Amino acid sequence: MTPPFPPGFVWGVATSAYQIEGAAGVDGRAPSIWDTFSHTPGAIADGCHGDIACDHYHRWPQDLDIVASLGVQAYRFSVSWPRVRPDGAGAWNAAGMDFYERLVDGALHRGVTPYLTLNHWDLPQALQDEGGWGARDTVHRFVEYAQHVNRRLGDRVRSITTHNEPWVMAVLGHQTGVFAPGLKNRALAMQVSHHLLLSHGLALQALRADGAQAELGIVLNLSPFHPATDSQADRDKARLEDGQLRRWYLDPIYHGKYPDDVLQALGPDAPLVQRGDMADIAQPIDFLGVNYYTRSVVSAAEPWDAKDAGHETTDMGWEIYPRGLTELLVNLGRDYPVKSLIVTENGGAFADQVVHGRVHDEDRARYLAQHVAAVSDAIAQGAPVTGYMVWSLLDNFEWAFGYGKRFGIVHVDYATQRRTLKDSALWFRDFLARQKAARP
Ligand code: IFM
Repeated sequence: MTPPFPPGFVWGVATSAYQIEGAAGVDGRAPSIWDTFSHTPGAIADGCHGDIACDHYHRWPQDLDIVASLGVQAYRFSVSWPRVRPDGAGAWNAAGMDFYERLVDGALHRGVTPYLTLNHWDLPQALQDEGGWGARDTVHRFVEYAQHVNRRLGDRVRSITTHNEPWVMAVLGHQTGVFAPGLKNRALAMQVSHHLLLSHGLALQALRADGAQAELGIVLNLSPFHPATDSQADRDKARLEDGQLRRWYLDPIYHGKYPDDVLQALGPDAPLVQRGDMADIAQPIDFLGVNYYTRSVVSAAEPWDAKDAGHETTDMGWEIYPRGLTELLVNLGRDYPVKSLIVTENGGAFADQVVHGRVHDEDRARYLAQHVAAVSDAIAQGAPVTGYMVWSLLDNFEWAFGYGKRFGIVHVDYATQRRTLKDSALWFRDFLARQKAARP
């Protein structure tokens, strides 16, 4: 039985624009890099795209009703940059911004606090055509975008996240090329990571200069790294991979420098850093968002596979390892001067079946219960965790995996757009009701 969480602890559900909104060409929205990529033959597992997705752009009132019915305090969503500034640099699209006004007011009206993310990967294609995140100019366009959104919505959202998972955008988008924009160049990927960090720091400065009321932060995908064996080679590799995923982003933010071991390993692929950049990046953040799904087991010999090793996995093949979340949060609190940690994403894809209008996803409910308990353990060990959000509210477009992988606690029938609360949603709702009842 998980003990009651501290008063003020925030529970939420999370989504992102491209994964649920659909309405790709509606009301002046222009293509993002994910529209282009998902329409590229062979890029997405089932050949699909986000043109319609969950049609959340039109069905948001019903979706917010569901959010409110769960009893969560927070709804984490992202703004689609090409919806509010279609070409990324020119005129603002009033209709696009009006959608987010309705969404934010709709959440507040239902007693749910909005948590806003500016960049959950859907860069306007027009900016990609000018070099995308590899071009320093994009940094300044992002700052303008952040300021515009803050001026319109910053008085009503609790927090503004600059970027969701910069490692994913940089490495999967520009080095391995499995995500948009589908490029394969390590030096470019590292330059992109630097520009993402720089735009984060400059946006924070601009928003604070504008008197931002919302809490400001960034969200990283993180996991603890465990060497597969005790060999020196495995331990060295695990240390380096921790550097590439975690320290590469957190050292600049908290200490104003890139980690030496990672720079050394990059050699000529290290990014070009201009004078003053590191100080610009190292701005105080009000919270660090942590997206956790699994741990990383590192072997110098061959890739470690959880299933082959006989460990329990989700439908993504990711090991179910709740203890890793405790370890991660406790270590973050120990290694960096973090004010507040929010688990901004946690959840699992499972092969759900709809049976007589119900989805008995005990596997997902168990996954969530175990990870919530892991958060409780982390708090007990002193980690400053202030919130937890389930990924995801709805089944949605799971990027290169298409619609085949379902992360939602609410099932979406894509043919009819019918929503069905899975048993995991009912578990979460009942868990939150018990938490509320246990509060003094
Ligand atoms: O669906 C994604 C989300 O967009 C970012 N974090 C990981 C999730 C699951 O893969």
